[in-house]
Amino acid sequence: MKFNTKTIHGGQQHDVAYGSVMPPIYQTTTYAQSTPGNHKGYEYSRTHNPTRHALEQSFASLEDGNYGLAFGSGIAAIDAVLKLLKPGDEVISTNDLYGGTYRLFTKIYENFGIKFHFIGMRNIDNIESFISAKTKLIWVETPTNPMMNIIDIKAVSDVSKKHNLLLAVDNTFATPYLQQPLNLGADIVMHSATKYLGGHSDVVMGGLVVRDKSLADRLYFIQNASGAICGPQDAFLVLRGIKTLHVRMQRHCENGRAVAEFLQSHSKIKNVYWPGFESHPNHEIAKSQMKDFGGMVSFTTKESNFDEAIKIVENLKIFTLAESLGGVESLAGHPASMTHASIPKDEREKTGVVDSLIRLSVGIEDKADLIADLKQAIG
Ligand code: P1T
Repeated sequence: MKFNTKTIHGGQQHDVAYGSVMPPIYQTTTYAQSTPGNHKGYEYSRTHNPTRHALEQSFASLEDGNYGLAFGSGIAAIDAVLKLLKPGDEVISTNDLYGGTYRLFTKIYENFGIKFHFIGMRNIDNIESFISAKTKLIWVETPTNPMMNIIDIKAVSDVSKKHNLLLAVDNTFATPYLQQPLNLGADIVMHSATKYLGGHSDVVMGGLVVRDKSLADRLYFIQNASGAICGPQDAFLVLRGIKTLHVRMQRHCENGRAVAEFLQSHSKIKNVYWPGFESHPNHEIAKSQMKDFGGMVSFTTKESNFDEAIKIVENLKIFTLAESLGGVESLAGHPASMTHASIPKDEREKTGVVDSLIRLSVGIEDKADLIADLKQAIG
């Protein structure tokens, strides 16, 4: 089945009771048993729920995996991956990543004796120098949030396989429409389904997809034992969102390109971070591992100061100043004071998250309106 068909049908079956085309929302905590242990496959909704199951099958299908898991948020999905580890284990992570992921790693899991190395992964040799007998997991975000760095998933997976490590890729920015990390050698794909998969800024949700049965069993155990599952109503909404993922992504990519090119040509703009430019340091890798370049664009102004950036985001009228990304509507954010405020200033500035950086989630409105809005806001 091709990807554009999978978004609609992947892993889905018509409801057995009445043939409903969309999966029913099984708003139930528990399921009748005729004798103890004799049930129809469902016992208790933390463990399994048919609506969540339909979504998990869809996640697995989209990522070309065998097993999908849905969680109450993207962070809950990351949390489940980290619970595979033990005190003393070490993780090598990209140094430019969502602030909440960094916060989970450093403020929660460091307290449990797990050590994190945050490193630049554009140069693959850099990774090997941090690997020791204690290393268990490599955590990659690509494109990174918010600097739009591209990490070569296949090259990192060669390293992780050589050293028998797990490789997890946060595929939130790209979505499986643009890139499928399992096909490039990753062991775990993670999503904040809050973003493009849900697509309508109305659900907070996370997902994981794997191929290996024993890894899936360990993650299902954690999902049930720790309990950070999503509800059936939210599972339904994300399933509905996924049905238009491919169509929305085409427009996000088209509009993202138009916005990036407009900003690049503007006399007041200093740097535009978007992997579609030939001048992007990893453009060739982006071209080979992604189908297109996505709808996320970050930029700085020549004024290069906090006040100028704040003035621009406040002036915007169609772009809404808000956290999050990946919905049909365009959003603008100021990472230093919003999504990445939990990263110490000196740490974030090392990776380029300076006070003048603005991040855009380019939506699927008419691109002429988006460009006109940016034009009036930048002045
Ligand atoms: O918000 P939540 O669904 O828990 O997902 C966390 C998360 C994980 N990974 C990436 C790459 C993300 O961007 C996020 C959430 N990001 C934002 C809310 C944001 O505005 O960047």
